[in-house]
Amino acid sequence: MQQYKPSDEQLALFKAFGFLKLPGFLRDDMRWIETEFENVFENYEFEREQNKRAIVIQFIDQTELLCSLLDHPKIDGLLSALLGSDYGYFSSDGNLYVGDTPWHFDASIQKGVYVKLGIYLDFVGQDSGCLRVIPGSHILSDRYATLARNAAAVVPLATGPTEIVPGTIPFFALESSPGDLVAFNINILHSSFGGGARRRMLAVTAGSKPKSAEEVNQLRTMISQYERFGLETMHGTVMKGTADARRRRHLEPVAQCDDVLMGRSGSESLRTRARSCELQSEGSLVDSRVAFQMGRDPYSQPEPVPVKRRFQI
Ligand SMILES: O=C(O)CCC(=O)C(=O)O
Repeated sequence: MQQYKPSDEQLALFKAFGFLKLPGFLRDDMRWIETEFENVFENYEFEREQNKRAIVIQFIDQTELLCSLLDHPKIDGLLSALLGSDYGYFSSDGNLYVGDTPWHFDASIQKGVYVKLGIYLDFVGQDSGCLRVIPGSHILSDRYATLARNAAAVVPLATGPTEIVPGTIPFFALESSPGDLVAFNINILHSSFGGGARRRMLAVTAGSKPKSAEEVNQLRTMISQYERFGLETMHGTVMKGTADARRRRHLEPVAQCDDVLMGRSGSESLRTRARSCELQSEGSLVDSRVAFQMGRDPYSQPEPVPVKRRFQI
């Protein structure tokens, strides 16, 4: 399969507005992605409390096939074009969303670019849980981003609470059918309204390789937010153990900062396979059930791993 390359127009749209919708991008892959998605959630066997969002972090790191999404010529081509060919895989999560997601932004990246690739496994429309974005709100150096964040009540106004009702905020709806992919700058203001009780979404986040001490510090701060999940490395055992040289290059920028987590989490947490936790994103508090799987770092003690590779670039 040839490596995917977005058009110059798509790149310009992403830069200016902070998102891209790619209809049918993963149409040929949805069957196995859905099977793997359901298998991961089934493996955790946790009883989902009613009306609680479920999230599995290090999601694509859980199985060899899901890991190989990073080797997919379309995903790799898209990330290379948006972030540079030396981009770093940051994290991923699988979600069973329930209802609305309030307006929020995932980060406030000042230097470099971080993008989240969102794959919704079911049709989601404007009023049935698709991603709503506020175009242009990702450019933090522009005053508009602050105004929009204030208006969306994500940042408390210095002068008092805003009177804007979240549901009336103007937005662009990224409606999505199975096989579509939405990509958005993680600074962008986003939300969803009207979704059902088992809205399936897989998200992969990657960033441009840090080019300065400031960018390294920014990455380290982002990583430190994963400490509360008991993680000792950002990437999972399977992800690292099945990585060829090309994938390893995309694990490196984040893996190099793993010391932020190492040694900070107790060994008890390493043995934890599933736990309930509160996930706090900037500006919104979401009750979540967080599950993760931990293991030995294959970099420190390599062992042969049978590789089931779906994509070879
Ligand atoms: O689909 C949703 O409800 C929100 C998704 C989201 O906020 C995210 O992936 O950062």
